[in-house]
Amino acid sequence: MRIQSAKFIKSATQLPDCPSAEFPEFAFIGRSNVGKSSLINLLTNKNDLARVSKTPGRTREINFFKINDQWALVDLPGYGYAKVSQSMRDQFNEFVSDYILHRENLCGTFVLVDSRHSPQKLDLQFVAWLIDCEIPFALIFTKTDKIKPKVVQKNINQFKEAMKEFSSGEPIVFQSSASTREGRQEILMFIDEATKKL
Ligand SMILES: Nc1nc2c(ncn2[C@@H]2O[C@H](COP(=O)(O)OP(=O)(O)OP(=O)(O)O)[C@@H](O)[C@H]2O)c(=O)[nH]1
Ligand SMILES: [Mg+2]
Repeated sequence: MRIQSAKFIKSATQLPDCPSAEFPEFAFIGRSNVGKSSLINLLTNKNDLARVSKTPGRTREINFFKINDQWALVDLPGYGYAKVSQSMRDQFNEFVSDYILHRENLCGTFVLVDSRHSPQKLDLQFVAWLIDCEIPFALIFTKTDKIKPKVVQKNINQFKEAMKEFSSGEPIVFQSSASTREGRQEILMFIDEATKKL
């Protein structure tokens, strides 16, 4: 798929503020600092569409981007950032779960996981919650440029193994790197296929 245009539409902090639900939407979620915004920039070939930050917890609202005037990418706030207050965390969680459960045009959810680490409880809990709610998703293991491919593979296998505790199916898995651009074509192809199925 060719990206002809990628535009910021708006930010929202509650479901009623989201833009009209006329386009199929694909959302990116994962821990703070996992690389959600960087991945959106990689997919759209723009360096500064989504704000990338060395400070975790930067994206505190849901940001919507319209692509090719046909579909939208959504940058969700990162979960698991300890430095925000509990009440603020509850607010994020409520908004994010509200969005995931009730957004009628949400067509695909990508859960980003840092490929450098062995399975983390928070990521597994989030994936278990999606499965419980019957929300289809794909996993994207990010920052693969930072470690050896063998370790990436080991961590992916361990994650899948850990998922067997609560799921019988095989997850859809991508690998990505904002540095080597790994995964860009595969993820765009997946989105393309998903929009064609509508
Ligand atoms: N080497 C490398 N660095 C990456 C990659 N993706 C993201 N980073 C770096 O990781 C940091 C966090 O990236 P972001 O894209 O801002 O992460 P985020 O998930 O949007 O973070 P929050 O919005 O805070 O939740 C930045 O310093 C990025 O440059 C990658 O694939 N490879
Ligand atoms: Mg971000």
